[in-house]
Formats: sequence, C-alpha cells, structure tokens
Amino acid sequence: MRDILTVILAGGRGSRLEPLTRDRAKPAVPFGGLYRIIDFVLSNCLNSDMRRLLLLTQYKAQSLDRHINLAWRQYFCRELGEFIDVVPPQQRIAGNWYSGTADAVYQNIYAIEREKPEHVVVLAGDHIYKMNYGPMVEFHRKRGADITIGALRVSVEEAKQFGVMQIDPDHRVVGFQEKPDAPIPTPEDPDVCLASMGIYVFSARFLFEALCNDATNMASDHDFGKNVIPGAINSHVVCAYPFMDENRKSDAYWRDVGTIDAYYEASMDLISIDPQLNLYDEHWPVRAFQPNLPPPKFVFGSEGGSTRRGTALDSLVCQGAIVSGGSVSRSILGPGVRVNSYASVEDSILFDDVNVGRRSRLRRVIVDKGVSIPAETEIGFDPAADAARGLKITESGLVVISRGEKIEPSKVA
Ligand code: ADQ
Ligand code: ADP
Repeated sequence: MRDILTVILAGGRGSRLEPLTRDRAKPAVPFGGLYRIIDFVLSNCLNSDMRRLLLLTQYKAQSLDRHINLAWRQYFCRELGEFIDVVPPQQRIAGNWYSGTADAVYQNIYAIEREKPEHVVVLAGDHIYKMNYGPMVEFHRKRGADITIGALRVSVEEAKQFGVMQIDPDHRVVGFQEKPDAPIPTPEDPDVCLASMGIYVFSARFLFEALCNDATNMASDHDFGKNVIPGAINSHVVCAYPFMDENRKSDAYWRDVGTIDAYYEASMDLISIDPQLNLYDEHWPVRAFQPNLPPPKFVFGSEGGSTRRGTALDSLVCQGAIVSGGSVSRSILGPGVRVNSYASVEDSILFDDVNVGRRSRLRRVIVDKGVSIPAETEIGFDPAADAARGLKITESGLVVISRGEKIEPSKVA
C-alpha cells in the first residue's frame, strides 16, 4: 500500500444532524460513547496499512483538528514517510469554500502530486463501517481501472439518496445517476439498486487529468458523483467493487449516519447482543481518543434510610462514569457521565460529562456534552412538554438536547 495516497473528505456540513453538528463537523460527532464518527474510517486506514492521509476539512473543523491531534497523530511516523495532515480549504479558486468534492481534491492537487502516488484512494469521513481497502485496491489494479467505486446493494427507496450504478457482468460501470428520483434497479432484483458508497480508488494519472479538465468546466458543480464519474464512464475504465462481508456471502455493514434517526439506530446496534458492527473484534481495532479517566463505577445510592442499586444493563458505559443509585438501560454513557439516585435513563445516548439529577427520567433522549439535567425532571415522556422547552424532536420522536442548553426542572409525576 506504499504507493497509495489517501484523501479523506471531512468537510460535510451535516445539517440533517443538527443540533449535534451546530459546533462541530459531522465527522467529529461523538458516536458509541468513546468514538467520533471519523474514527471508523481512520481505523480502517490504519488496519488497511494506509498511512499517508490528507484530511480535507472546511466546516467548523476546530473540534475535528483537536481530535486528530489528540487521538491520531501518534500512530504516524514521519521518518517512515507516514503522515496524517489536516488541510483547510486552499482557496485556489475565488471564494472561501470548496464548491464540491472534486474541487476539494483539486485544490490540494499539488500536495497530492508531491507524494507521487500511483493510486489515490478518496474516502468520506462520515461513514460507519469496517473495511479493508486492500482488496478494493487490488481489484482496481487487476482490472487496470481508472476509477473503482465502492458499491453496496440498497433498496430502491434508499437509492434515491445515493449515486446509483448499472454494471456489466465484468463489474464495469455502464450507467451512473447521482441521487435519481427514479433509481434503476438491478436486473437480478427489481427491489434493489447498486449504490455508490462515495468511496473511490483513482489511478493518480487519471485523477490529475480529470480534475484539471473539471476545474475549467464552468458548467460543472465540481463534484465526483454529479460530474467526474458520469463524465468518465464512456471514455474510461470505471468499475464497481462490491463491498461484501468476510465470507463474501452478503453485503457488509455500512451506514451513512446522515440523520438523527439513522445516527440513533446505528448507535443502538452497538448495544444489541449480536451487533452488526462489533467493537470487540480484536482483529479490527477501532481506535479513539482514550481520556485518562478512572474506571466506570456503579454504587448504591441512598435516601431517607432506603438504598437503591446503581445499575446499567444492555448499555455501553465509558470510563469516568458513575452510576450511583440510578438505573440505566439500553443506553450509551460517554466519559464522565453521572447518573444519580432514583434517576432512570432508558434508550438514550449521553455524551461526555452529562449529569442526570436525582429522580430524573430520560427516555429516547440524545444529550450533548456537558448538559446538566436537574433533579426531578422528565424528558422523552411528553412531547408537548419537550417541545415547550424548545428541544428538538425528530420524526421518530427522539428528543435532542444540544450543548449549552439550560434545562429547567420539572416535577416528576
Ligand atoms: P453525498 O454524501 O451526498 O453523496 P457529499 O455531500 O458531496 O455527497 O459528501 C461526500 C463526502 O465529502 C462527505 O463525507 C462530506 O462530508 C464530504 N464533503 C462534501 N463536500 C466537501 C468539501 N467541499 N470539502 C471536504 N469534504 C467535503 C456521495 C456521492 C454519492 C454516494 C454517497 C454515499 O456523491 O454518489 O452514493 O456519497 O454516501
Ligand atoms: P466538540 O465540540 O466536538 O465537543 P471538543 O470537546 O474538542 O469538541 O471542544 C469543543 C470546542 O471547544 C472546540 O472548538 C475546541 O477548540 C474548544 N476546546 C475544548 N477544550 C479546549 C481546550 N482545553 N483548550 C482550548 N480549546 C478547547
């Protein structure tokens, strides 16, 4: 993998994940208690032995930058030619921001060329999955492809939010539509489409040429999915690489956690007994920033001579958390969380340093960092009351409490 340079697109605004993306880029959103979304793709890179990484940022990148410095820089050795560089927009073209994914890469073309890669792998920083990119690069090399696109089967309905491909028996892409209103299904199954995962292997020579042509095309949005790929399928070798599980029997687990509901569903998968994404796989470590905090602690709480166990079941509880006389079920508690006596937390996700006061009850709530839930407060039980507090309620009825939100106490019935 030495002749590979990897570019990770980490600039997505993630507006559908609001308010979790109010102060941070989507790849920096916490996930699974200890992780940030970007940790999954970065772990994939390390586990695939890809150690020359450019991370292209644009929107509220400070928290992401901090996270890369704290958690990731240590794994890369400059002496050995390894690096993880966080690159803000280069502003080579008028305007402050990148205009599309292809433009984001084009603006850094000198940094890419300087490394003299044979192939450039382009990944998205906001997908949750475990993938060894080695076989995809091998597939690309063997076919002498100019572009290889990671591909998964999805339902026709889901396909509307993806790039949709048609392929010939040799996996060559013969048709590509970006986010079509009427996705074309596969010939084998009318309910299923072949979707682009938005991850690509490019032959470096092709990439440089295609990006330079695209940059001078005034009619282009400078986007891989909208312009570069559809423009290449008739003149170049564009292939689809099927992303399968280890036994190559079914499609592998992959999620674009673009909405709060999708984010919640992927989080809840982690605490199921047999999760689709196993964090405990010693052959595929998912690395994160490990805060130097004491072990999680579960103790009795007491009030007026009676005691109550502090428990957590079907839950992930991070270091530094203390559950004293409260009960936690089907939830994720980030580092430093406190759950006090007689409080209950169900089906919820609490980010770092959230405090849940005595006798408070939370159900189906996502709470951002540092929020304090006062004593005797109910959230997630009465949508009208939650709305009156100004909290975000999603389509499926989840309540989201953003960072800095001041929660007024309410008497528990
Ligand atoms: P989308 O995910 O909708 O579709 P886009 O919003 O362009 O495409 O984002 C692609 C990736 O690039 C994301 O990780 C995003 O955060 C990042 N990004 C976007 N603009 C950026 C910029 N200017 N600078 C840096 N990073 C940026 C794409 C493909 C589809 C495919 C889906 C799969 O276009 O064909 O099906 O991904 O999720
Ligand atoms: P997130 O917003 O994802 O929770 P952080 O916890 O890294 O991210 O921090 C939030 C913001 O506060 C960031 O923009 C970061 O720059 C700033 N910040 C947090 N801790 C510190 C610190 N110790 N020194 C300087 N800035 C900090």
